[in-house]
Amino acid sequence: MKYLLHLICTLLFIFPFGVYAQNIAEVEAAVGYNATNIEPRNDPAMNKWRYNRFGQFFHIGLYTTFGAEYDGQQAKAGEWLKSEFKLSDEVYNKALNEFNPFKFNASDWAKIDKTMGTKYMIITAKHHEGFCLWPSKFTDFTIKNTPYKKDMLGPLFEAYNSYGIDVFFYYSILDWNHPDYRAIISSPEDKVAMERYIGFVIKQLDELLTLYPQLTGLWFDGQWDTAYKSNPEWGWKIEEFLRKKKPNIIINNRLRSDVNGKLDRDKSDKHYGDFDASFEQKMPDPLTKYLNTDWETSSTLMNNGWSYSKKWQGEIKTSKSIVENLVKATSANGNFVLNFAPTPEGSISEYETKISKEIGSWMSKNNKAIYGCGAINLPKPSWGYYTQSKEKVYMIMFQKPSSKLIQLPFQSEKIKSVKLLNNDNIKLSRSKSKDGTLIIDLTELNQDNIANVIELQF
Ligand code: FHN
Repeated sequence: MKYLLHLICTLLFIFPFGVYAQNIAEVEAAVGYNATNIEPRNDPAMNKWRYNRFGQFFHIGLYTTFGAEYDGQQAKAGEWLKSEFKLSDEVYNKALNEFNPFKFNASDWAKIDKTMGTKYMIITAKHHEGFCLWPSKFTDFTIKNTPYKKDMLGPLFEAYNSYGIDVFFYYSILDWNHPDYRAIISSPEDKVAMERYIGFVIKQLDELLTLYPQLTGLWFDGQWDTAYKSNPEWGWKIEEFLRKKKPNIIINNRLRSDVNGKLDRDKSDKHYGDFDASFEQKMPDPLTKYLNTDWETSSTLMNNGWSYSKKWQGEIKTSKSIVENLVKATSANGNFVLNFAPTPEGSISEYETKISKEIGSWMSKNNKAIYGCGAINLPKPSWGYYTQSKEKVYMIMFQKPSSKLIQLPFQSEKIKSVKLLNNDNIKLSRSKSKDGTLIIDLTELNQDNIANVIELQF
């Protein structure tokens, strides 16, 4: 009965407006709050997101000032410090008087990304703590009320867009500061408070899209608390607002839930929003599981959290391992995003700067195997990965095969040229096997400290 009532209400709610659900597929989606992108988007904005393949994440907020430590204890994740140590607003919000990224220079950050080869950048405009990196007029919990005072978001557009790098904002639904936010609904008053909070969220998103019209998209997070995910109409309403306000906006799948509170993907395993951003520190398993949908994996450089930490813990990733993850994602039609954690002064750490140069050096010679590339219908080779663009296949070799000759599953007469991307002077001789397939002689190949890329032109 509840479902039937919901169906009738949905049809009554949607048809009069007729704005968001233009056809029966969308009505069905609305009924169950299911995914609305029945097919991957094929518009210029989304095609550019696919072309980009490589993104940068920045986590910076009041949490940065603590350096992932409090009262001599190390936090598991710096940006979760308030929650982990159960700090009161009174104690935590003293950080407002500490926040002063006086070395922040948007052009410096953009140059690092231009060097590294990223094509889009995501910054935590508002993380779970609720602190805003822009002077929002809907709350006092903003950068305006810190020693730094200035908006950090606006300067990023001129700097990044000048290099052709798109800007996304990370926005957390979860908000530990806002008085109306509820993790659970225990009373009618809680529901009323959360309805007010959703109104606040829509006002802030309207403010962000109005202040920063060059924004490419929104990277939502923190949609997992029971109160929010059990009321899927809220995420539906926010997404409906955004798509009316900015029709070509790109939104990840972490804004919504369905009638059963299911996150990320609906009951038909279709992701909400325009791409699946649920792969944090991991990739689809098996890797080829989501070849036909848009997905993105994001990764930290170290294990303890996404924000600045005085002491890094666990494995610290190398430029080789990061490039391999970028290539691996590209080989399965996914994007790869690398997180940096700016310092309390607003600068990029020495290790992150070093990594960006090493990755950038490899990308400057081999980015043709990444940008605009995707999967090929072949099993993964032992020496690395294949990627392909229109009429080219790239062999990305992280391990040089032991044999000097390598036989490939392509008919030799179809291959117009064989070229080593990082060294025009090395000519790779080729021959044909009995079954007509291509053989390449790797004798001349010196193993690159990250990976050699051989381009096959069809
Ligand atoms: O809780 C957040 C976490 O702090 C970080 O922002 C990551 C990266 O997006 N997302 C959530 C964890 O899934």
